[in-house]
Amino acid sequence: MVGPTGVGKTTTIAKLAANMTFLENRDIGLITLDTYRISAAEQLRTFAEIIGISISVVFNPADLCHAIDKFKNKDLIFVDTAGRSPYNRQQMEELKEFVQVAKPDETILVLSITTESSDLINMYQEFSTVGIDKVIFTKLDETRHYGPIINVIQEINKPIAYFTTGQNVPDDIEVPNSFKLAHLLLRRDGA
Ligand SMILES: Nc1nc2c(ncn2[C@@H]2O[C@H](COP(=O)(O)OP(=O)(O)O)[C@@H](O)[C@H]2O)c(=O)[nH]1
Ligand SMILES: [Mg+2]
Repeated sequence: MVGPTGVGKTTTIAKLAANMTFLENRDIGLITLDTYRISAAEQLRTFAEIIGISISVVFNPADLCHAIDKFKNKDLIFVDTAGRSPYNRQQMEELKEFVQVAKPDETILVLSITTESSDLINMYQEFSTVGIDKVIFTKLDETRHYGPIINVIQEINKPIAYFTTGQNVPDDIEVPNSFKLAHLLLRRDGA
């Protein structure tokens, strides 16, 4: 999971890891590269302890290789990254290096829908230098304007993996569905 700061990358990984562990009985490994902010790695470590799954905190690309190797028998490995400003070239280069080493099956861009459409599209364009397969839109509960979802998808033409709809782990996450999306866009009740 990659994306700008504070959009909900770590919370979304915690939701997915908990649901896949408890509902699908899958063996999950977590890796965090977020050693940038004080206590950021602790946030994911706490979720990992609650769920009862393994976590590795990684400081450089070489360590990332070892961490992935250590988890090679897991069903799925989530890699959490530090929030990056899309316009900070050095941060984006660092991220690219990690992604190249990890060779992930999927690189998912996490975006908050409370951001303006043109900023979302610019963010996608900057992050696309690391290679983006899918997007997740977070914080659908914090707005009543869902048009940006359509604006962005029409422009970037990538699948939406999930929507997140609140802070509660693990409940506030949904698999997108075109009927529900149409309902969100057309709702007339003002709620
Ligand atoms: N309202 C709302 N808050 C969210 C959602 N997802 C995450 N958050 C909150 O956003 C804040 C930042 O989340 P975090 O996962 O640390 O973001 P990160 O910096 O991208 O890893 C926290 O307060 C989360 O509880 C969501 O879907 N809705
Ligand atoms: Mg985080």
